[in-house]
Amino acid sequence: PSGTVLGYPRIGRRRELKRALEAFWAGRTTVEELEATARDLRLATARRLVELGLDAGSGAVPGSFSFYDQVLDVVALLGAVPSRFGRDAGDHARGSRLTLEEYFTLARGSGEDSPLEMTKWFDTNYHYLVPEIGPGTPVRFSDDRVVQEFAEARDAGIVTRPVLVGPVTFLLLSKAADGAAPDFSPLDRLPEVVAAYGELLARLAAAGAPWVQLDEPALVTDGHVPFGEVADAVRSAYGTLTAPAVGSGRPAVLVAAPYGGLQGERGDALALLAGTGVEGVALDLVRGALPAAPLPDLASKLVVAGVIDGHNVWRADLAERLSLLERVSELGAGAVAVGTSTSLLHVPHDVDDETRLDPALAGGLAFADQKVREVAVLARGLAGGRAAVADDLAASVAAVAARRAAAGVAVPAVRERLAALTGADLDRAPYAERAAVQRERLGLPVLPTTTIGSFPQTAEIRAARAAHARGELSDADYAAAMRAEVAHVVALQEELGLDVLVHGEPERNDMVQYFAERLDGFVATQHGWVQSYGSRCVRPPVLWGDVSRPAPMTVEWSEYAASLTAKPVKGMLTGPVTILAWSFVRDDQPLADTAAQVALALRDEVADLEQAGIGVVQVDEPALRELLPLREADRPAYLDWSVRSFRLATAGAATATQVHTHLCYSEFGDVIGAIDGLDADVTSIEAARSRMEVVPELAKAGYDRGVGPGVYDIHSPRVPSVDEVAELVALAAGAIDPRLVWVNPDCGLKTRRYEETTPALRHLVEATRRVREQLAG
Ligand code: THG
Ligand code: ZN
Repeated sequence: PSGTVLGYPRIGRRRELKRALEAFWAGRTTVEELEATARDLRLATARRLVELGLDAGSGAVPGSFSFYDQVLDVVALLGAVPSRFGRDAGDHARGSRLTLEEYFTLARGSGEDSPLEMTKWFDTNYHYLVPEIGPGTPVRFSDDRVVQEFAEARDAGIVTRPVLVGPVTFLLLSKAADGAAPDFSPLDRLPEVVAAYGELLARLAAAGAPWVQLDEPALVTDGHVPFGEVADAVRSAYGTLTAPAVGSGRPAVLVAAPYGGLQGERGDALALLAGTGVEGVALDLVRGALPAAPLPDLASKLVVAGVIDGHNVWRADLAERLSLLERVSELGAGAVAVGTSTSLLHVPHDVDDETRLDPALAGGLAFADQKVREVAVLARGLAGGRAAVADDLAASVAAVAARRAAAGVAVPAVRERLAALTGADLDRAPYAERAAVQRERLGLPVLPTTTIGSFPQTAEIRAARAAHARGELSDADYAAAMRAEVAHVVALQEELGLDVLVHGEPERNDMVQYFAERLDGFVATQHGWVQSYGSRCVRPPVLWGDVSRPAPMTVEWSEYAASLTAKPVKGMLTGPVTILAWSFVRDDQPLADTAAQVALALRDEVADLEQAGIGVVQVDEPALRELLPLREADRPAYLDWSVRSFRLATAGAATATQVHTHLCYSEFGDVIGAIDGLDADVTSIEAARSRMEVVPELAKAGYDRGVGPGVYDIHSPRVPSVDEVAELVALAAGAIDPRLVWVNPDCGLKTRRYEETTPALRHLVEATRRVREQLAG
């Protein structure tokens, strides 16, 4: 192929797959209807990609469909179902395919059976399901869905390139199954996994597939497995997979390495791949650098040069990208094709669907379909020379220039304010002083209880928001409905006996969308949905200009809640790093500068909350871990600017104002020093599932301020007993100075129902009362 993309959105232009999945799960449609919708979607996608300029006959069109998740698809390919799902061993021994029902049970659980754990896919906002691989987990070729999908497109006249997560990345992302010996590593199962891939490749060749794409993004990261072991796995896997003859025994193999560069400080994975028998390597040349020297081993290989950004939405300067491609041609590869840096899974379908965008901004954007066209233009330019695509190049250069020069991109007042900042703007009074004043002001008991901020988003709240969006509910009626909900949430917390109350956030759809709608420099899309996991999508706002805050964003809600109670009410904000992580961010200045602009807007919001008498303000950073660079060498600089942006947002707070933060996801090891650096008065953190282990870890890292380790797991509908919660509270209070311990759930409650939330919080308050008595005695 001369031009290709590494993958394409699966959810559908109008989220057809989401609707089909949810209808099937609700029992409203049959499995045949779901399969039919999926098939239509796949064929429409393949035809669209050809229409946009990819070659129909050579494997340029990726076959990257999934019903739920591409990592789960490999679990199905291998039949690697954890034993707790009780799959019939006979089914596995016969190598029979998982039914779709079985597949969805792995993703969603059933009854008391918990599903596979979900976690972030590299540094994106996509979540994959974590395979559980033990010494006894069944592994054999079990699913020819990929072959069927290839044949289906072939019969419709389009030769696709099946896309799968590669065997090495699959095992590096897996966790050891419960009960595996401590020295067991999922990589120990590589030979059997590779044998199953080998079987798949043979079948694809028999069906006529010229290429298969195996994604190995683990090779662009510095992970916990030493490079030497990863290198051995790559040599072994790709040695075995490329042993059969191309054509008769297997398709040509393209290994893709999205999300970064292959040449790390610990080792050179590009040289490693070049030394294997694979026919092609796809490089991310947006995040990764061009190799410094030609690689002789590439002489017989195809390099797919990922010069179009698959992870952001800006139109490219095609003249500049073509120059980069010309330099790729000097690397000595056997052939060069044009590609995207990553799958287009992370961007919405089509800018042309956005009828309400300012044309000046729309002209600077490229969603998936625009990016396919960019690839096609570059492929023509690479083959036929610049003159062949002169008009397209000129148009792209003009579009990029227009975007950079647009009104609002550089706002002098914002820049002057940033330039005038000094170190003093990042510092508050010493913690001991703050703690004393806050104790006096808030008068809280030992082990204060609180929640993370959101309360259940009921069907009534959603219906009111939808009616408001359709224009069927007036602004005033919508606001009244939300105020009634706030009053209800405050009354409930009073009744439960919580100590620091929240307003419950009924007025917020998505927390980042909520702030983006209220800040200058952002714009929302109508149809810009991006898959977050399974059928769930987010609509990231576009951060295109300098950021400022025209008016207070949250004050009226917190103020109203505070007017209903004598107890302290906590103001709720989303931090700068999370706002960046969950938006499409301008690429014309360092992220650190953009984060600082968002931080200043939040700093003003904190000041306005204080003015309104709010004495506790929480600034959440659930995505702090998500943006952590994949390479170790890049991490200190990131942690430096991310911590500075949080401090910039919060350090204007008065000594008497208690600043809280909240972090999600339990892998804190890499950011534990940064958590201390945030200098929050109280940090709430996920801990229930790891039995409070994070509490002593934080203390060891030097953190000596308030900490609220979550004492109940909100990701499950289970209501914990008083005994259970009391045990966790006592554990935390025994691990550090009990005067520093707060008691709260793990995370926000917006995805839960009141049937679970109310009893769980009742148990939390009762358990706290018990531990307080023990401490007093
Ligand atoms: N907001 C954003 N990104 C996130 C989260 C978030 N990433 C991490 C985590 N939270 C992802 N979790 C979810 C949970 C639910 C949904 C999406 C991501 C969800 N979405 C609705 C859907 O697909 O039907 C659409 C929501 C809407 O109408 O806005 O349910 O909280 N940015
Ligand atoms: Zn959380």
